[in-house]
Amino acid sequence: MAAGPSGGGVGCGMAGGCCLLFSLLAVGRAAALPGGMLYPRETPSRERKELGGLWSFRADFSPGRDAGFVQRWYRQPLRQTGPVIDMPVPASFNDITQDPSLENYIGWVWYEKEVLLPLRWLQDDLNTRVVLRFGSAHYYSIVWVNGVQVMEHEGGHLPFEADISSIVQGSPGIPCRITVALNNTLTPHTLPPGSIQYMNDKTRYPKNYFVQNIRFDFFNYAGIHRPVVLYTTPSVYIDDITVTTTSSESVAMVQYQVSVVGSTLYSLSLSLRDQEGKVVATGDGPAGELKVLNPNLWWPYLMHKNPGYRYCLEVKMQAQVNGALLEDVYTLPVGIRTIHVTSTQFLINGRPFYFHGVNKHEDADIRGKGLDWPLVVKDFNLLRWLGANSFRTSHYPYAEEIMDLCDAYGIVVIDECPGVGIKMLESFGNKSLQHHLVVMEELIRRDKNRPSVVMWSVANEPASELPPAAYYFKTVIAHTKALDPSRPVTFVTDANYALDRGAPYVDVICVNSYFSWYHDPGHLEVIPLQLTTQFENWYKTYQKPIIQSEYGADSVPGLHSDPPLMFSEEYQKAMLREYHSVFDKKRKEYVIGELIWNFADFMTNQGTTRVLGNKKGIFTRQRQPKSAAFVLRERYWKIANESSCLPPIIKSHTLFLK
Ligand code: GCB
Repeated sequence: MAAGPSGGGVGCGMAGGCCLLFSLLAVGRAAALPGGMLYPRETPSRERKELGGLWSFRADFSPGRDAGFVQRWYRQPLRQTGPVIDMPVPASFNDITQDPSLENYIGWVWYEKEVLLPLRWLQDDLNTRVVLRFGSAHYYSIVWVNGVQVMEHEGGHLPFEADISSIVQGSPGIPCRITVALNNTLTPHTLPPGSIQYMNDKTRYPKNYFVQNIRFDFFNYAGIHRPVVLYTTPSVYIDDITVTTTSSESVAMVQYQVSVVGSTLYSLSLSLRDQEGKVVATGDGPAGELKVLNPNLWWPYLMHKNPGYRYCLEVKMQAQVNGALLEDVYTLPVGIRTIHVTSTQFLINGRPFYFHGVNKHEDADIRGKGLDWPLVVKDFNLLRWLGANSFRTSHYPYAEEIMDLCDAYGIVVIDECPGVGIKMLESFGNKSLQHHLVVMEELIRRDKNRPSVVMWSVANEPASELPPAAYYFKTVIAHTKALDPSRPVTFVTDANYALDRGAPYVDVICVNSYFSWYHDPGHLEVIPLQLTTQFENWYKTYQKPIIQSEYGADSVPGLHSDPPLMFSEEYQKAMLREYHSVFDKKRKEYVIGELIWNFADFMTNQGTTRVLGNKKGIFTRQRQPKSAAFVLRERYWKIANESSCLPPIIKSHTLFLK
């Protein structure tokens, strides 16, 4: 692991504003996380303490953004270093105050929380392991506990954790101080990439003026976005579990692998329970297969009257340590389902699956990208109201809590990594590639056991026509398949079918197009011809199934126009209908899905084409339906009801709730 900024790397020593390149560049890259990344669950052997709520916060406004490292703010309570404010966690910090300089802040910010740990965690001669875990923080994080650096992590959207037992166990009864330095600077080699541009024309910009350029269309919210927890395990513990499933009508096999850390002398026993709590299979040892007779398969929403069926796999580990018996228990929800891709179909449990769904964002007023339970549950209610059976995690991995609900409700997911806006030539070099491979490892480690995840997406709209894109995507996709041979892999393209250099390596073609919007704006009549040509060109070239992974039009809610003009609700509806008529022809052949852009309006950078953000939502940012939502709802329920495998019981709009 590279030295932290405190190791002397602050500032690049170049003249003027270049010193503002912050410490991030001196920090280097955090290594891939070793071991597993099981979600912290409470079990008979594990406790969990939530650290959400108010944290102390201070943005480093010093000219080099480096005062925090020079003055070692982590060595003392943050309030003693200067003025602090209250900051909610989880939340983005950008929209919390009235201060525009915080909204658009780039550089290091500091968070701090003091926590009192239960005495029982600290009093048993190190047989309890205490772990500090962040669901995600955007973007580069360095964490100290009581002034000692415990971890460093590059990248938002994915969890990271550290064993802090040795630091906290020496001081029972004294609150432990958790300090986090977080930097939201994006470089050509981060995911997503970005760049800092210094404006050196002194006649137009103040001294040291710079902007962060990004090539993606959502606001670059930053902060501690997901839950921070402390959890315990015994000192010998279950570190990772990997489960894959195969099945026929009457028998399913659940293959498992369990890794244990802390001792080589341990025993493992496993039992698989159904939803009534009945044990349906048992096993032992670190690897094996469980046989389930007459399995309840995991079915997508609207494909079965009981979608999202999950068994509960209980893994129990016992080890003798210094004469004491240690026991660790972890419970993992397991959905049994299979996936196959043919040249024209996507099969779940052997049945054709048509993606009728949405693209989303983690985005809302005030909290930005912070996890918010009311919003999460509202979104799932809206998805099911809409009759949507799927979404893509555009354009980064979503919170584990969201993914849990996808598993539970049967919402099918195309799980996308933060490879969005890869446009610069230098972002296709080896440094970027190596980081992309690490991010895929972290994503797969986190989500590999989720039945809802049916495909990995390694990028969105990269410059895949550039020559280095061929090697780049060949490598990223091969790596992803090597890590997880059980799922197809794709990336989402808007390149010309004849020029795209990554498409040869994907299993499913995912293509975005905005006919009558970015191309031929206002000309709805060109859609049938252009969309038909798009599909035929791609299919002729690759003979792979195709998903329309984005299409849409902005509409300002309440703006009406007949005949339909751009930005009115009528135009958005009319555009949908033109697309749908082509989908209906091509889904009889090889089109296997349609994902609207976007589920809800969302914030972007300011610009001449964005009116307080992107307005392509079929719901407003506050989750109220625009007219287009009703068009889509009618359509999705119709498609679901037509599906031959749909049992009669759910042929109704009213049965969408479990
Ligand atoms: C796209 C991008 C998405 C944008 C959308 C738009 O192709 O993938 O991130 O928000 O278009 O509305 O421009």
